[in-house]
Amino acid sequence: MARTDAFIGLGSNLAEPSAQLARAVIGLAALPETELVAQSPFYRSRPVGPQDQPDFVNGAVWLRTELPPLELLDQLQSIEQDHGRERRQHWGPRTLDLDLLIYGNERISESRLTVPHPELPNRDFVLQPLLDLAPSLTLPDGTPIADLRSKCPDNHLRRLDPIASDTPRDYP
Ligand code: A4P
Ligand code: MG
Repeated sequence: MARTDAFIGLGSNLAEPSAQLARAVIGLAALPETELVAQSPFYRSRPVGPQDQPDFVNGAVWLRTELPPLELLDQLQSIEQDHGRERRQHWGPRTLDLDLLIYGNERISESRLTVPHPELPNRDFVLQPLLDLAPSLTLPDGTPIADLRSKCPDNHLRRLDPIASDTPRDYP
């Protein structure tokens, strides 16, 4: 089966968020039938939604995978559970959120899965890491991620690692 480029958004605002994300990247790289192409720098961002919670750390990864979309979602949720289980006694914000942002050129509308992720155009903490990974990336309808980024509301995004080693690549 052909490999598909998939982009995953990562977010955490609990229990050492940067470490949560770093560990999640290791889990993503180890998924079956999947290769990690690149990981974005991490960013600090103010919470969208309820404001009485800590700032988030956000990032994204580029995978190349043979997993069908729903199997990939199962794997993402399994990694989320691995992270959540350690903090089950604590109520509050999640330790790890993994969103399937883009899966090739597919548009998916199912009860468990909407792709591209519907909130993607409104979130600089999603768009900027995607741009870092693949500056020429577009949505399936051809909309450049760069255009969405320039129109997106500012959410006080701050890059955490200015000397990240990953260099942008051409897409596809
Ligand atoms: N689901 C549908 N489509 C997708 C998709 N493309 N990727 C379903 C992943 N999941 C998808 O998600 C609920 C259900 O969405 C899943 O069971 C899946 O079948 P969830 O992650 O379990 O629940 P949630 O986190 O409460 O919902 P959601 O919609 O992921 O929340 P958001 O919108 O991601 O909000 N502020 C900043 N600065 N940074 C953040 O990362 N994150 C949130 C969480 C709020 N504010 C934030 C951030
Ligand atoms: Mg989610």
